[in-house]
Amino acid sequence: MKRLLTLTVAVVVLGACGKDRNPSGQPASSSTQPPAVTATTSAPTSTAAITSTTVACALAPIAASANSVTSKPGDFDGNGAADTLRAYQLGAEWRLRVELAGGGGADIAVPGVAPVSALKALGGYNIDANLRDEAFAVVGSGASTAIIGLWTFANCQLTRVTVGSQPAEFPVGATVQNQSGLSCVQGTAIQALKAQLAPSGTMFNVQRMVYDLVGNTLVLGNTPPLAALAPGDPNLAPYSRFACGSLTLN
Ligand SMILES: [Ca+2]
Ligand SMILES: [Ca+2]
Repeated sequence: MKRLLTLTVAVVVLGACGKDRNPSGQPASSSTQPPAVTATTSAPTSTAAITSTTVACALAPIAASANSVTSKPGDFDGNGAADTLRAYQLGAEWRLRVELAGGGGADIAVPGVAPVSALKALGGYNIDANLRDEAFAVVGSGASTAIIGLWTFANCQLTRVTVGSQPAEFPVGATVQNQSGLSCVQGTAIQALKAQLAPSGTMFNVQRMVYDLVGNTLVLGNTPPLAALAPGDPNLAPYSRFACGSLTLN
């Protein structure tokens, strides 16, 4: 009797095993299980670091014989680090150079500076939508005015900004009869301001010309109509000032 019970248990066990096996003899569960899905949610590799606009711009050191050197800061390559704008005279030639904080820069001749005048660095101020400051410098002066020119710095080059085909020159100053100012408008434009004493001698006729910088050219945009301001009116003050950020004529 005991032997019969043992055989019965053995048959039951064999039968139970057979129900879970496929014809190949492998456990059914191993062939019907869906392929494992492994997590592929690793961080995307497209979050490249923000690259600087700084490029290698070869620049020789300033000549040891340079005279009348003036220097002012600006961020001419737009990388957030202060660069240096330097104006200087080499022999009879006036030159302007940008020296980038990370090394290199650009250096060009500035023709047309009057013999009694001097080229003088004013520094950088960004007047358009890109990140790079434009370079401002005094290119001439009279008894009561300074004449301001500006340059763009891009692709390792300083380029004189023009109005039409002529280098842009903006007088700033005042005489009894005439006033001239230059203002930068919230980093988006530049405006030339003119005021002329009317024949009556009691009012100044004022004019404002607004330019947008397109590439290396200033394009005349909005020009409000002539207006009149009395001498001493505080609104007249910008008409004889240079007002572009923290830049000063001194
Ligand atoms: Ca810089
Ligand atoms: Ca700019």
